[in-house]
Amino acid sequence: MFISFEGIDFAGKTTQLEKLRAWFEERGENVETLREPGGTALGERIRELLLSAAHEDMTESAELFLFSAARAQLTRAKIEPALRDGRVVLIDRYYDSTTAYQGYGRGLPLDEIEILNRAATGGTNPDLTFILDLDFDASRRRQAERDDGATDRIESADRDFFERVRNGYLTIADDEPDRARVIDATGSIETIHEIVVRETERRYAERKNS
Ligand code: T5A
Repeated sequence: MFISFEGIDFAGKTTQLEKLRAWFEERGENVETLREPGGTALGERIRELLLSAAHEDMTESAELFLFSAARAQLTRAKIEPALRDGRVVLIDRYYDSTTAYQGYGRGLPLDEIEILNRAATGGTNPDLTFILDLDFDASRRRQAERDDGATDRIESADRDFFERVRNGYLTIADDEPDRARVIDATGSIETIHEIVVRETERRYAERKNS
């Protein structure tokens, strides 16, 4: 299975991905966990470029191509081989992040983003996507509680941007109800994990029977 976690910054994606990884491993599954941008040596270098506050003059289209380049590398080098080996792949963000942030957030044309997403992934799509839905104020509160207090280039965008991104995710979920499942990210970590597990089990059973 290939499962992605999406949502605005601090929605709790990494927390839930790690809990689902433990759940799969307890069941004897071989799990590959990845993140975007990153997950490969090249992707981690691109991540530094993308998130560094030093590149505040980065153009929106350069940003789009850098995210896509990191994704193309990760898909070919890690995701496709892991899925071929029958491993479970859990990923912290995938192409929906580009649709939500660069498309709905920055306002780049959605039809062009769709073409680029398809080229970067080669059509490798998640079986299931969890969209952790959180509002801007709650996201900022969690950020303020973080130890280092540092803000990267994208986190420093304003409320309007993150509201567009959040609404973009909800639109993606409306457009693809079979793949994307929205979860209220203000619930407790355990409550969200239970929903994630229930949905994963359901999808897993469907796949076995198909
Ligand atoms: N981006 C990325 C794009 O613009 N386009 C793209 O195509 C891609 C792939 C990536 C940035 O790049 C952008 C999006 C991002 O801005 P990142 O550092 O990977 O940067 O950012 P995030 O993915 O947002 O990672 P974060 O660590 O910031 O957020 P998470 O993973 O959603 O949250 P998590 O699990 O680390 O939790 C955050 C805090 O909240 C607490 C945790 O303990 C932690 O302190 N928490 C909860 N608190 C209360 N209740 C819960 N249910 C909680 N769950 C977690």
